[in-house]
Amino acid sequence: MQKYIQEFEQIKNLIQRSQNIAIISHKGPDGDTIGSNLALKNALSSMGKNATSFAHDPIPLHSIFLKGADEFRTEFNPQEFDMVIAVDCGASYMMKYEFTHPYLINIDHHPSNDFFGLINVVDPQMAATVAIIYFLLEYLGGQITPEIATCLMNGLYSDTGSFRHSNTNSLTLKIASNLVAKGADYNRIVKNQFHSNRVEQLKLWGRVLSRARLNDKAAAVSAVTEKDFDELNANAEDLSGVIDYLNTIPESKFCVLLAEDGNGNIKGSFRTQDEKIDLTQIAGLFGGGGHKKAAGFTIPGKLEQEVVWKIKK
Ligand SMILES: [Mn+2]
Repeated sequence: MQKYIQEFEQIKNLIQRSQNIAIISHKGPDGDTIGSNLALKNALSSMGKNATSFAHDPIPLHSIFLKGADEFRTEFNPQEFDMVIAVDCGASYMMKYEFTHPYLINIDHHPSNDFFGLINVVDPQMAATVAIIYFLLEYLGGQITPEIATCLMNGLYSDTGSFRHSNTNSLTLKIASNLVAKGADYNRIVKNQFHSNRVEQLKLWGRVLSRARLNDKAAAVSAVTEKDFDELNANAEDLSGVIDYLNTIPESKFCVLLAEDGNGNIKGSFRTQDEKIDLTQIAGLFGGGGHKKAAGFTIPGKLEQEVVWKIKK
């Protein structure tokens, strides 16, 4: 992380001058934004700082075992804090809090990031934001305790799809190895993220998989409606993970999962295994963003099944 030495030094100085520090995760939080948030919170607390974690939306079940996950707050007042750190937020709107703060730090790995901070550490080469937090904590010189290592590993495990995605490279595995050496509870992460599906969730996955089809553009497409969620007593969080199965068809160029969100919107998620495809461009056509191999969008509308699934505005 030599290229961020200047930013790390600026962040270090700001932390030294601050007492009350807010850390913000993105809306619809995932294992990376929660792991990044709590790793920082625990590290800053051990440095004697008053660090508070914020997330606008509920913490996903797979990450509630992490140290400090029960202390997230939703009501955010920027004036209470000397500095604010946004983690894994691909754009300022992803924080879901509208505010201005003179000392806003932006730490992220989404290529779509709009550099909304006073200091920005944005590295799309990194598999997860926790990887950047790992280097930052090393730079700050604090101890990476087993609890902090577990938070960081949670983000790596989550954003690499259990070390299956193409962002699983030498550096990713090296960081993972270091985290296990520092006491990260890898087995507990696997159990929580992978072996903890509700029966309602599996039924929802059944509908997604049974509707999968390959269209004439070689895209694997499936969809779920508000009615599906209601009938199965399932929610949007239950969809997490099923898209990795849609993304296993060798002859497909990419896959897309469409889901109604119950508020008159359609959420689209894309994944691809094709090296030549950049999904940020495809998601961008719908006003969305993300990563080259995993991206998404949200637009108003509802789903209607004709012969194929189409978005109807
Ligand atoms: Mn991430």
